[in-house]
Parts: sequence; structure tokens; C-alpha cells
Amino acid sequence: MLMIGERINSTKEKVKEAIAAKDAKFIAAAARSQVEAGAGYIDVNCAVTSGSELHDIDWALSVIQSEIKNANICIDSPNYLAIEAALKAYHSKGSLMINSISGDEARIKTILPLAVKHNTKLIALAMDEKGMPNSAEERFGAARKIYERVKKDGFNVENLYFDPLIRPIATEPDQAREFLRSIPLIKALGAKTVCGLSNVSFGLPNRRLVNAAFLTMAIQSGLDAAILDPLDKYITSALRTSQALLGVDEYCGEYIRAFREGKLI
Ligand code: THG
Repeated sequence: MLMIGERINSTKEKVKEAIAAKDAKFIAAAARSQVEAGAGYIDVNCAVTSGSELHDIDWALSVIQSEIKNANICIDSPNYLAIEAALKAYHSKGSLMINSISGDEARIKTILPLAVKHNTKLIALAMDEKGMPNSAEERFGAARKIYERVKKDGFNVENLYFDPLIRPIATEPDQAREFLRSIPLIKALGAKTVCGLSNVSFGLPNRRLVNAAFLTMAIQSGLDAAILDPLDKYITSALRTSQALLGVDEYCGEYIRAFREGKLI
């Protein structure tokens, strides 16, 4: 399963301050530590930076690319102009992922051509104009419409990742179950699945424990990728044990290596 490192996100106060102060060391260290912990992509969100997102994402991408050769980056922004700025700033040989579109046609119209032109991976939230989905079937229905829509415009669906949108179980106890049930339905379309893991535990104590247990269940259900904190030992423990138990970690090599490197609880 692909880990997308979540730590460079401007909703986090320290990150917001580092971006405002143009603290290149902070951003470079956050990128490096996540890659060393096993992140395949680094999510970059500069959206909460008081009106300077375009400039800030350009700066952050330069910093990350000079720290990490051929960095794979996941551009996380509600603003297509910021996504466009990031595509311009990216000059490495790695791979880009755009986070995200949904069933909203206005957003598809602006972002999809960029994803096609630059041959990026693309996250699509499994929701349409009716809003947040409740059941697995609603998630699947929204995903199917988006799948057909992006395929029609020439997007390579092998690069499509659906986010079935996990919601806090503290207030909506059936949502983890509906999320998990939606994964095989969506994957049967021929697309991949991804999620922002930590939403599931919002409002609960000891959130890391809930995130880790949920990750184990999601991996068992076939989740392909997750936006998470790769430095969290609960996360790496859940990931390595799950993959070893499912037989996708040959001779438990990755599990043993993670143990030796002190990455397990
Ligand atoms: N789906 C998609 N993209 C996403 C999300 C998703 N991008 C943003 C978010 N959700 C995933 N990224 C983060 C980044 C940081 C944190 C959580 C999710 C984080 N949160 C702290 C916490 O939960 O305790 C609080 C913030 C802070 O430290 O100040 O660190 O679902 N496609």
C-alpha cells in the first residue's frame, strides 16, 4: 500500500508558520523524514496561507525538489490556479498526483485537462452534487459517474484514485463500515482507492490507535493508498503487520526491516 505523507499541510499551525517565514529547512526536513519513513508521495498543501497560495506552493515545491531527487508530490489544493502553479514548478523526473476532483463539473472542467496534459495521477472524491455519500452504494454511484466522465476526456484510468471519504465514527458509527464496503465495489470499476486516514478518529481519545486499527481493516479490504503520517509508529506497525499477514510482504522482509530500523511500536 502506498503511503502519501501528510505532514506538509498548512492547516497545521507549525507548517503554516514555516511557509509564511519561508523556512526552507523546516519544509526540507519534513519532506526528507517522510520519504525516509517510506512515503511514496509527499502531500503538499499551502491553501491556508493568507492569499499567497500560488507563490507559496511554487516555493514549497522548489524546496522539496532540491532536497529530494525525483520527489513524487501530491498537490493538495481546492484552487486550480494553485494546481496549475505547482505543475509549472515541478521539473523533476518523479510523478505528480493531483488532490482532488469530485463529481462537480466546474472543477472537472478546470482540473481534468491539466491532469491529462501532464499525465498525472488524480484523486477523485467519491461524491457528486448531492453532497457527502452515506452508504457504500452512494459512494460507488458517484465514483462510477466520475470514472466514465474522466475516461471520456482521455484520462488514463489506471492513474485514478477514488477517495470514498471516511467520516468520524464518534458521531456516525456506521461510516467506517460503509467506507470499507465501498472499496471492493469501487475497485471493480478498474480504479484504485485512497483515503485521508485520520478523519475516522476525529473526536475520540487515543486517535492513533483508532487510525491504526482502521488502516489494518482498510488494507484487508483492498485500500491502495492512504494520506497519513508515515512517522507515526502505530501507522507503520499496522501497515507492516497487515501486509505480512496478507502475504504481500515476501518472507516478512519489510516487517523485519521496519523492526530493525526501530519503526515498529
Ligand atoms: N482526502 C483527501 N485529501 C485530504 C484529506 C482527505 N487532504 C487533507 C487531509 N484529508 C489529510 N491530511 C491531513 C494532514 C494533517 C493532519 C490531518 C490530515 C493533521 N491533523 C492533526 C490531527 O488530526 O490531530 C491536527 C492538525 C494540527 O496538527 O494542527 O496533522 O481525507 N483526498
